This record gives sequence, C-alpha cells and structure tokens, in this order.
Amino acid sequence: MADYEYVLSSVDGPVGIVTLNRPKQLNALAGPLMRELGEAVEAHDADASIRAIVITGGPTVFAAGADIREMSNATPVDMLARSFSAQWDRIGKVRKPLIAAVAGYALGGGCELAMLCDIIVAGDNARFGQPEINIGLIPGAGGTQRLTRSVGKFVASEMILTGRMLGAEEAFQRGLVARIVPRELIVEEAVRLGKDIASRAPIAVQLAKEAITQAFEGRVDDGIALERKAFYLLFATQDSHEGMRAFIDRRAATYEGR
Ligand code: CO8
Repeated sequence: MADYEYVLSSVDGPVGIVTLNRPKQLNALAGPLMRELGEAVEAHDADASIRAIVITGGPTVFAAGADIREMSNATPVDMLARSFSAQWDRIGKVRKPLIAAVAGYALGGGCELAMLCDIIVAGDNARFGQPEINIGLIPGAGGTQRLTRSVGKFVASEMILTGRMLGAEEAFQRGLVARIVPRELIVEEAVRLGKDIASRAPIAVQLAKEAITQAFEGRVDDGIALERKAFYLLFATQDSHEGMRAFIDRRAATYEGR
C-alpha cells in the first residue's frame, strides 16, 4: 500500500478505508492532503477486490474545511491556477460506493466531502456546517447545491447564510445522515455497511449508485460551475481576506462590503 503523509489507507476485507490524518489542523483539507485523498480513493476504486470505500477522520474530527491559511492570500486567479477543484472532481468520479464515517466537525469543505459520498454514518458528536460566511466566503465545493438538495432550501439557507451547524440528531432528522452510532464505532459501522454492500451483485451496485447520483446531481453541475466562479470571485473582495486573516489572528472580523 502506498505511503502517504496526510492520509492513511488500509483495507478490511472488501472495504477500503481512507483516514484523513492531519489532526493538529483538524484535518483541514490542504492541497497536498486533497491530492493524497484523491490518489488513495482512486487506488481503492481501481482494485477489483475492493467493493466499497470508507472515508473518515477518526473519532474526533472529520474535517474543519479547506485550509484557510493556504487560501488567505489567494487571488481568484491563484484559486483557478491551483486547480483545487480537480481534486474534488476525482472523488466525485469514483464508481464504488463511498461511505463517510463522520465524527466531530464536518465543516465547509469537510461537510462538502461528506456530501460527495453516497452514505453518511455519523458519530454522536458529529457537527455539520457550512460556516464560510463567517470568513467572508461561500461554500466552494458543492455545498450550496448538495446541502440544499439534502436538507431543503430553507434549512440550507439558514445554515449557509448564518453558519449554523447541525448536530448528529438534527442531521439525521433532516436526512443528511443515514444513521448515528457512538463516535468510537463510526468506522466499524461504516465498514459493516460496506461489507453488506460488498455482498450484493457488484454491477447492480455500481449502476444503482450511478442512477441515484444522477437523480441527486442532475443539473447540479450547472449550479456547481456557478458556485465555483462565485467562490473564486470572492477572493477579489477585501472582506474575504479580512475574514480569513481574522480567523488566523483569533479576532473578530470587520466587514465593509468591499
Ligand atoms: N484551515 C486551517 N486551519 C484550521 C482550520 C481550517 N479550516 N480549522 C481549524 N484549523 C486549525 C486552527 O488554526 C488551529 O491551529 P493552531 O493550533 O495552529 O492555531 C487548529 O486547527 C485547532 O483549531 P482551533 O484552535 O480553532 O479549535 P477550536 O476547537 O477552538 O475550534 C473550529 C474548532 C470551530 C472547527 C474552528 O477551528 C473553526 O472555526 N475552523 C474553521 C472552520 C471553517 O471556517 N471552515 C470553512 C473553511 S473554507 C472552506 O472549507 C471552503 C471549501 C471550498 C473548497 C473549494 C475548492 C475548489
């Protein structure tokens, strides 16, 4: 199995497991981590003995979003040139079922990563949110589209416009999460689900995933293209840089609408 710096990759029978491994930064999804995540998930997707893939951050935190430090001085052109989105697209193209095992924070890009999966298993401490608005941004990896389709326009608007988070129970009630288990059991439960799926006819599983994805994401691509441009454009605003800088400096941000 390949050696990675920011993720761990392992196998349990027919289930591949990729664990985000940047705990000190709450698994913030920096470019190198996203590259390794894409590589590890693609390797499981290409392995004929693997039939489902679990993505997790372990029992404490799933991911607190894209790396704010990495983005804090970026211009829209930098954001385009770094082709951040290519790494996300890799995960979206995986053909085998992806199960997110989420404990603790799944914020911003972390919530978007969970929503790129087919099933979300949540620990009792899970917290889902799109708090980009707090740093003068909006979701940039599908959050405005997938959260809206998952929990409906009105709850999604409240979450995206105010940064409000959903705890595990509310996420379950609103249909974002398939089941809640004690935080230390998320991977075990996700692997159990993966093995259950692995016992079914593989081609039927693959085609079911494709059809469900089409039902969920049909026309989402147009929305994501719009969202991506808006996200990049926000890097031209002083407010977004003030918001990110304030987060790093641990102070309240002052927004001036420019
Ligand atoms: N980026 C970088 N570092 C982070 C991030 C992050 N998103 N989140 C946490 N960290 C770091 C902190 O800076 C801190 O590092 P250090 O110890 O070196 O100062 C360490 O992780 C621990 O964090 P805290 O001390 O802040 O821990 P708390 O328990 O006090 O707070 C929170 C936890 C509430 C999760 C808090 O860290 C927080 O609010 N984090 C930011 C959440 C956020 O705004 N996420 C959205 C980011 S933007 C985004 O995700 C857009 C995705 C679009 C991708 C599109 C690509 C095309």
